[in-house]
Amino acid sequence: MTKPDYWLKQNFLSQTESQHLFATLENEIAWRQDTIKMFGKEIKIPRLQHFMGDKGIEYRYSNTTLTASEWHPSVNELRKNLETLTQLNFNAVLLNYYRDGKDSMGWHSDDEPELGPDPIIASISLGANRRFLLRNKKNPKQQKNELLLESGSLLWMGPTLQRDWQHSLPRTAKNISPRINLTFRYFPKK
Ligand SMILES: O=C(O)CCC(=O)C(=O)O
Ligand SMILES: [Mn+2]
Repeated sequence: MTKPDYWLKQNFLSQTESQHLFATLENEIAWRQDTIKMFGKEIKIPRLQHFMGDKGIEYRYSNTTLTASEWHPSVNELRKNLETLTQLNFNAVLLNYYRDGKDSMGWHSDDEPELGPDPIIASISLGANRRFLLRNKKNPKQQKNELLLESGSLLWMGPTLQRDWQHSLPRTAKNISPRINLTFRYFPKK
């Protein structure tokens, strides 16, 4: 049976670092609830987000275009640490803010053409623990892989994960505190 291509490192950031970074980003990022177009209708996404990166990078998905804002110093420092660890370059990051258990992200792959053929994504979680699910595109009935993304964890998504798998962050009826997620990405130069 095929296995999804990822690794998860708990405590990539210490609990003190995670709490500090969470508070900084919660206060200092210009969070927005964007709308996407689905079946011809404008709908608000069930979370807040912000896109940041090198000048001129644009990210188009679901009929929306996000234009990268300037690097926040704390996010830039995190990027540099990730680049040292993985020996890869990341030139943009999508930040998501899940206000409570009702905020979520539906099934998708991050496979937009501007990310290149086999994108590698480094994903940092801060705040509340959330379940992260993976399902195989060809065998959707195969048992889902389930991870728990804890505060301070680093999820490395390998080059075939976006091609062969979809992932989602389901809603929960539990009364939980907010969570911030940062997915560092590389947009190849055109
Ligand atoms: O919040 C998460 O852990 C997942 C975020 C995600 O899949 C994305 O930004 O594409
Ligand atoms: Mn994703």
